[in-house]
Amino acid sequence: MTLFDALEQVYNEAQAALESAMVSAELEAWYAAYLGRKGAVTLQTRAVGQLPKEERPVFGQRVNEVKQALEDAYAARAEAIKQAEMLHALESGAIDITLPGRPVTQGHLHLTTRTLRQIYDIFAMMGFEVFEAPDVELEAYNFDLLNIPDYHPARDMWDTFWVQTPPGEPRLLLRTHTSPGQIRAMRERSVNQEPLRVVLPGKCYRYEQITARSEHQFYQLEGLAVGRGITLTDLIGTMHQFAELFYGAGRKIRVRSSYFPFTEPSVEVDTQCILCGGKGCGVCKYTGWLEIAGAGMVHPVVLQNGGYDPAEWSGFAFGMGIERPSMMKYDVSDIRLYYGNDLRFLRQF
Ligand code: FA5
Repeated sequence: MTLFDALEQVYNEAQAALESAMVSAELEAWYAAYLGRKGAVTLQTRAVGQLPKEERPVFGQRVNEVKQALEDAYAARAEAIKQAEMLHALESGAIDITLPGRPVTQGHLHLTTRTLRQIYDIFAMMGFEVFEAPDVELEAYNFDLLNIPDYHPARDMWDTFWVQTPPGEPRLLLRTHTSPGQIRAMRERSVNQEPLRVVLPGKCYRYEQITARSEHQFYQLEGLAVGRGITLTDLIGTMHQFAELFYGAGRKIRVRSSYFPFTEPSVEVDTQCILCGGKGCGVCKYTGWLEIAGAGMVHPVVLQNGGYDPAEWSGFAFGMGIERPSMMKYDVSDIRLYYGNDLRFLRQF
């Protein structure tokens, strides 16, 4: 067989083989077998040296024609296979739009956060702005500047978690109540001798026994109004207004006298227990009432520590829990549920 015949034979073979290549892998194997470095057509070009000189150009031209024709056929086949494979992938991965969808689980705000936001809204309506103060507080702000010096027996009202500080450094603690924020807010505003009306929300910490009504961590919201001519009736009116807006019309609160070193006079605000309808239960200690806030007129010493002259300025302050009023509104009988992270509880709100 002449080289020319051999070339034509390889050409025919290659065309037939290309027709039967169905997938990319077969196509690549075909390319290597015919047009690759050691492919049958490539080897034909190297055989040109065996021909007499005069036949070489004709042979060379034919080899080039065959190579070009096969390259074109290869490209066309590759495109066809690519399209077929894409179509197959689309068909096999097709989404069945008739299947029912997977439900999207959606979280929601914690009951404490919801209660806090409702309470912010109520006090915002009454003209109070939110003021933030730190959780880790200086002893001076938590106690001394609130008229509770080191030796004062009233310090026993707040069992304290102390933060270790080097000897000689000011002592730090986890705030036991939000009242230290009173000093911070007053010192900021008294610079320009402006009146102020703020609420200070925050976590408080007490080294206390945990029960159905008491946690060792809980939220409080401090309220503070300082101005000229503010009286106790403003405080009582504010508490009534709060109760009406938070619980709805008709919910009773009562104000009874109490003692706090930083207010004079001091009161405590109770709300009727909804868990027992006022009849008495474990949560309200069988009184029918649950204490929700301590309050009073800001003590002159505290006003002075805040930068206001008590001869000219007066003010009221209150510190209310968040979980306890929330328990009364949403009929929750145990404060520990607020910190238990039990989804069966949380999902109800
Ligand atoms: C105080 O903390 C005062 N700082 C309140 C105050 C502020 C008085 C401004 C005068 C002027 P008391 O310890 O009573 O007071 O706490 C206030 C409220 O925080 C309570 O009425 C209650 O609602 C909530 N509370 C107190 N201790 C706990 C606790 N262990 N768990 C849950 N809530 C608590």
